Amino acid sequence: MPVIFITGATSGFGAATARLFAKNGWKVVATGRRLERLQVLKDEFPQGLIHIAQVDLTKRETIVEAVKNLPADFRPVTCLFNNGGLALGSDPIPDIDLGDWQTMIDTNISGLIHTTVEVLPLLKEAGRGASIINVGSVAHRWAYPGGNVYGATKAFVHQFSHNLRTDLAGGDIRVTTLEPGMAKSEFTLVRTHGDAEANEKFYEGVEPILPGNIADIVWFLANQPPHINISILEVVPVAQVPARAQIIRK
Ligand code: NDP
Ligand code: 8X3
Repeated sequence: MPVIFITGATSGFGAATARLFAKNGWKVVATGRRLERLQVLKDEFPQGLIHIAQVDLTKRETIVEAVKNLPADFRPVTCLFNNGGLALGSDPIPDIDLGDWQTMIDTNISGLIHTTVEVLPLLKEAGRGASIINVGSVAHRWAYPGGNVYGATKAFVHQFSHNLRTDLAGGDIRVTTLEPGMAKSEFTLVRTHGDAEANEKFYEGVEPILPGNIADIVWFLANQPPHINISILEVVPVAQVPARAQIIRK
């Protein structure tokens, strides 16, 4: 049975992907900090289909432990979905919180690096057909006020994905950077530090991407024929367009 290893499986894209893959008979390694949510997910499916592990992407040792403690029937790993991540704050410089910046760097960059390094041997064991899907964002390319460090962490994900693919050349592992635009999950609630009103307002009058839409795309990516590598996939709601550069008049 194929296995998908998911970071950030407690909410949004990760939770929807875990459910879709489990429904379709894949084994799922579901990770995240909120253990109670992982337990709920696990209990929805027949025993043995979902393995859960409490992982904090900012704490490398929790990633190492999770991989070390994987039961034999959850290895090798066929697909690594490097999805866990967050934005914190959207104020432009200088009204920023350095702690928030550090957390985004520790999670979106260091967490993704450490997970990749730890899971890579298990992907190599799976061999032909294995893949890594890294979640980037349109924010890596489309600048907006307050995008500052968040957008830059996703620029890292974009380039790291290409560099990784180059290093893995000649082997079997595919690497994709999946770059969504505006999606409705818990993302904006987290970004606004729990401001429910700001969260609702952000999505007002727009039909955003939903987590299930991303899960469908991850399914499509993970199930391509083994000689196909989709390197970059940008997905946005119809309502979201890259606007022309702003002219700031004095
Ligand atoms: P959610 O907030 O709904 O989900 C984020 C997930 O990341 C949660 O499961 C959360 O788990 C996990 N996570 C956050 N910090 C950590 C941490 N320190 N350790 C482990 N897990 C962590 O948002 P989305 O589903 O929208 O976000 C998923 C990814 O998609 C992120 O990388 C985000 O940057 C990216 N993205 C989102 C877009 C959007 O508009 N929503 C658009 C483009 C990209 P827990 O809190 O339990 O640890
Ligand atoms: C999140 C997408 O456009 O809100 O990565 O920054 S956006």
